[in-house]
Amino acid sequence: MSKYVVAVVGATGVVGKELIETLEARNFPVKTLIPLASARSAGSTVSFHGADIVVAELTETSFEGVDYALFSAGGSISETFAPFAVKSGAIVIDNTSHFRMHEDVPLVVPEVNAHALKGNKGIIANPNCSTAQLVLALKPLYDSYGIERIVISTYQSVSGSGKEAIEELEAHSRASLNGRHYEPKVYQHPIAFNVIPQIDVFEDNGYTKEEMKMINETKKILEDDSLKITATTVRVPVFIGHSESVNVQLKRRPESMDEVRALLDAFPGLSVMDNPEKSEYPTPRELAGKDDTYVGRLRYDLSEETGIEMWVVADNLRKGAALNAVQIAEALIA
Ligand code: L14
Repeated sequence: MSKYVVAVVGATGVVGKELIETLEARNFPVKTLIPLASARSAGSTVSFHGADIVVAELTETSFEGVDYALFSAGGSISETFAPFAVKSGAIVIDNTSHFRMHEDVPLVVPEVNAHALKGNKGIIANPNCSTAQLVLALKPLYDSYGIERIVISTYQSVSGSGKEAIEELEAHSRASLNGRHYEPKVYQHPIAFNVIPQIDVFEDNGYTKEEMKMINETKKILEDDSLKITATTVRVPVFIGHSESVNVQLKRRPESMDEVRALLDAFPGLSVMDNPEKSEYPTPRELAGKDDTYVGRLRYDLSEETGIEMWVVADNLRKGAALNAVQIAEALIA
């Protein structure tokens, strides 16, 4: 079996660490791991298959001999350094939003559109965390019934915004319980014991960038520009795991909801967890650390003949980020 030189850009970040753990856990054929980070984090070590590997500073020449470069250090780092990686002959799998909507960059969730990897020009984009779990749940519905319109509300954990946000939720929760004041640093509003209907910045149309990412990326991955989608994305005081309330207006009414459950459960990467009588449904806290995307609360939309409602939960650091990126690399070498 061939083995590969794999660079991880942003190796000391939350997603970077998860990338390295995922490469190890899935036994990705790594010959050499090259953890890269800013000068500030260079010199620290990461552990990989029992060895401590020193993190090197990311530079224009970091990618000589690299086969796969997994980027998760922010859009501007990808913008600046991905071209150097490609020039060195590496394939870039980028976890930031920077290249996702570029026409010649495939945006891939392997279970949904692995075929789009063909003809890539050296850069492949990993979708937004909320989009990845959404398209997994939508794809079998789209293929079996057709989709007319989708209305989504998200409940997104803080880990997507990095270490400082995880610390902010913890410190702020402690401060609140102890009656102390805490001044938010990462978020625009208090995150402890609160919900914040803003993720990323606002655009002129009143939507946030996160909402527009979900809308545009879903159309690109399902390859249907005519899909009608609207979204509200909300930050909640959860450490890991994004949840989504998804209303889907199908083109054809399913015979039964059991038929829908069977269809979703059979799809790779999806698990149905839906026993209302036992209060069984997915929750983010209980599913953090799992690879699958979980679907529950399946029911007909009482207001719409062809509509259904569902609740979709996934670990945003896994399927929403690191796992999907490593699955893309696996699909490329397969
Ligand atoms: O598009 O939780 O990858 O703030 C990265 C940050 C998604 C939102 C992306 C967050 C964003 C995420």
